[in-house]
Amino acid sequence: GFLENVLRHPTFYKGEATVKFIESHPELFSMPRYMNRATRLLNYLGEVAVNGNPNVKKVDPSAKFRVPKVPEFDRLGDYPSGTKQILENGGPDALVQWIKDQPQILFTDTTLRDAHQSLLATRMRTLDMLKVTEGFAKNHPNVFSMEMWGGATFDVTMRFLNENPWDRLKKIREAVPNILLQMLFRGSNGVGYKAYPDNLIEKVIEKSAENGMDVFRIFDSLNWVEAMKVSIRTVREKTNSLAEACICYTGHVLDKDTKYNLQYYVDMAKALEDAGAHILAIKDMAGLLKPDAATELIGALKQTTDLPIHLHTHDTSSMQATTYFKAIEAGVDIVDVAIASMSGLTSQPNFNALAAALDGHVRDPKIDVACLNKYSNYWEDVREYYYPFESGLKAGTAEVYDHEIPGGQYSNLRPQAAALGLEDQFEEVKKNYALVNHMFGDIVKVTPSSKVVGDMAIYMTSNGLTPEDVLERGDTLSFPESVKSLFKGELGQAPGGFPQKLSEIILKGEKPFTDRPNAHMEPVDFDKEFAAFQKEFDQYCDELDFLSYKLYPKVFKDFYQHWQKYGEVLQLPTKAFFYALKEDEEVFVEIGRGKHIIVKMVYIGEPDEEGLRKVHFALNGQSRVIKVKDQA
Ligand code: 3PY
Ligand code: ZN
Repeated sequence: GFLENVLRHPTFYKGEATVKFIESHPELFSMPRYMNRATRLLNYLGEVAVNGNPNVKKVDPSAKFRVPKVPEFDRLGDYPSGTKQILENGGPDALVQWIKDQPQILFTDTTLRDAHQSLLATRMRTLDMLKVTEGFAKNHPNVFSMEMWGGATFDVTMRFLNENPWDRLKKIREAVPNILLQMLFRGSNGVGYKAYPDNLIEKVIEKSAENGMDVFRIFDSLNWVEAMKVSIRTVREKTNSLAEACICYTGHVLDKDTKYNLQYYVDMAKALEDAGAHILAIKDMAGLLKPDAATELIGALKQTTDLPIHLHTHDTSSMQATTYFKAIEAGVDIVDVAIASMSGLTSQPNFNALAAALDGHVRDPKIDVACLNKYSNYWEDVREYYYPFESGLKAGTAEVYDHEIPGGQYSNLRPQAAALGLEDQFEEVKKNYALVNHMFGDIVKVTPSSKVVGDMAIYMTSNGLTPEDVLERGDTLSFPESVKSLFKGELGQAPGGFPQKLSEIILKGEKPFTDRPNAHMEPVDFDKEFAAFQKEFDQYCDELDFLSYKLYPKVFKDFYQHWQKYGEVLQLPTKAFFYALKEDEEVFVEIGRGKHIIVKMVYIGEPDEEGLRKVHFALNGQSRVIKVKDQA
């Protein structure tokens, strides 16, 4: 009621309320915002019990789960200092110098971002992360950084997990005060799939840094340096964080007639250094960098630039640990790895195995592998709860060298194809993906350009079209919107441009533009739009919510409505969140600091004439009934 509203009001809670507080906050009397948290969670559990979680397509009623075991750590002890302290004490330049001075190979752990993006369609929930983040930071303070935000996670946390992405950042930051936090940032596309106004990109970077982000890995989906400059400059000038600028790797650098040859990468590295990068990343998003190519590429880049080099790959072929050995011997500074049970296949190479194999090497990373293995066991048990999102890939594949599908896209493309009834034609989709790349002039394929190639491959597969058909009958075809947008220049410019003839067919006479897509966009009027935003939603929606809304208006709106109805579902254990409770099953839910509820599912009644079912719960032992419309 009213008193609860007062107590939970952020101003009151922070101890900033004055005597005029109640008078000046009339909303306390109406207050939907802090409506009973437990009731809303019961609404959610009732809904999922009757109708299922709409984002879980296949439930296996016989699935069995183990309780993941959190490795031990010193709960009361201090955090050992790590890379974050080097940054805090000396700033970005000191950190860069420190990286260059280290003889050992450094590791970025991608478990909390790219690993689950690539293996489990980005579905890992914050709750499962937070159980081990403090312990991991205390037990493994010599990890260089943890990639835990950005890429597809921003969208998916809201869209499918009904969580606030900023909360994830803040909570992990709180649990990890000693290791650098890292995110993937799509340059002018931010954490989205299209270009945004420059001042929105700047604001997202500033607010991310303010809320804990240390390393911004910035890329452009066509390797267009022009489109990365605003992001690099903002990180450098407006934050105390690091701008890690990427070269996206594609094709095979040692191929005689590739346009992505050594000279291409060397030139791009120089351009990124000139643009102000602190670190240079090679972003091998599909896992195409072969071992000997790594030797050549790292060698050439070391001669070109003074920047530390950070290598990212995906183990889709199963060869990439070999590539890492070659790169380590060629002097790469940092490599990306994922905890063993979340590694391999379309994810990153195996952290535990690589650390163990480097024991005694001149660049021995000195990792406590026995302890790391306990974390792998934790994630192995957690992963079981996410079985509906597994990609089905069972082993490494040499096909990746032909289709060049990024690891993060692979686990999505199959369900995307299946949703259009093309499950049995996935071979064809992969073949068409390679053909489309060729038709488009051999482009870099990474979000969002990879999505365009995927859309076109699916379009051609479902319509039985060959590249020749497209050229001959193009004027009668209506191409996917994303394809038109790419050719219009809305994702920027590709090296060498798009093929002229296809461009004319796709654009049907419309003229493409050649400058930055963001240059055409109206800047965001933050004051005015924020006021309107709070009016549309509520006055507790803050500037971070506003940024979520500006990046993903529809997704934010749905997320907000879900929150109004069902509350903070991120607090529910994963099994209850995805699969509901069975009769007689009980869960313990922490609904606030030190505040718990125990929910027991008692039984679900039969539908009445209107299709409503009564779901009977025991909430902290008290009987509660929720009515849910059965959609079946
Ligand atoms: C993303 O942009 O989400 C990626 O992971 C690209 O590799
Ligand atoms: Zn990746």
